[in-house]
Amino acid sequence: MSIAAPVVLTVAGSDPSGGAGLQADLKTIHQHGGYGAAVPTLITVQNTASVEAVELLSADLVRAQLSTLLGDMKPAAAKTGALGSRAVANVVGSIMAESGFPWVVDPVWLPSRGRPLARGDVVEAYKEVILPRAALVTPNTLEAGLLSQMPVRSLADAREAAERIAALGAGAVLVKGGHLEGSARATDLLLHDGVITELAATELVPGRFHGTGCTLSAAIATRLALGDDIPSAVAVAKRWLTTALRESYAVGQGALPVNHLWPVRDKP
Ligand code: PXL
Repeated sequence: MSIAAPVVLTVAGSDPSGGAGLQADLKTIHQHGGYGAAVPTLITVQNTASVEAVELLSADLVRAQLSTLLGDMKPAAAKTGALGSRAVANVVGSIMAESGFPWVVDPVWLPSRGRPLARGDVVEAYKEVILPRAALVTPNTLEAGLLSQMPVRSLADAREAAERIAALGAGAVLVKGGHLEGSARATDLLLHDGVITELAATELVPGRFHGTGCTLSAAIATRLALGDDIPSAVAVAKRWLTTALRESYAVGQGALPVNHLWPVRDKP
């Protein structure tokens, strides 16, 4: 007997601590009911306390992994995390152009913790070849600022930035609010079908966490693979992430990794 689960592909960096990157994505995809497939783009040397080094894989190696995998499997959805270089972004963008499934794009240029995971020229490649093909892009406020060419400090700024990013061609935009001025409860902004919705977290969980952005985009991609539309995929993923943060526990000496194994509930 076989159990059918939709294939969800992640194209991202490796985080040996298991809080972020590919390792977080695979756990999250599994937890939400998908079959995870994973293409690494870069290797980090890190634990929960610090990122010591980052080494990028070549664009040829990423292309070979993707084309061999996609020659075999048909994902129902995918997400990209850290791509690292313009060359890798170009390869992924051209493969995305030929794929028929939705992609969630988490820029991962300036993670809330750790060091930058992209070279400076990667932003232009995202504007040219990634965003026009993305179903959803999920920048944090710094990344939203780079894409929209304006500082994003308040919810009003985030609204303006989301409109500018949608104009670059992304199907939908989720600006992760984090610590925006005027936002008491980790409010994110979703721009979908021309409508902006403010999504406040059900609670503000205090602490220093690791892997929140990766985990959120992997959960959204899996919900899309299961047939959710973008607003409900985002809502379920955000609600689950908040409880997974509340239930995180110390597996190392540094930041707390998200508890990826926390059960998912469809309804509030
Ligand atoms: O959370 C952002 C992130 C994504 N991907 C990898 C990372 C990190 C943060 O450290 O290491 C591989």
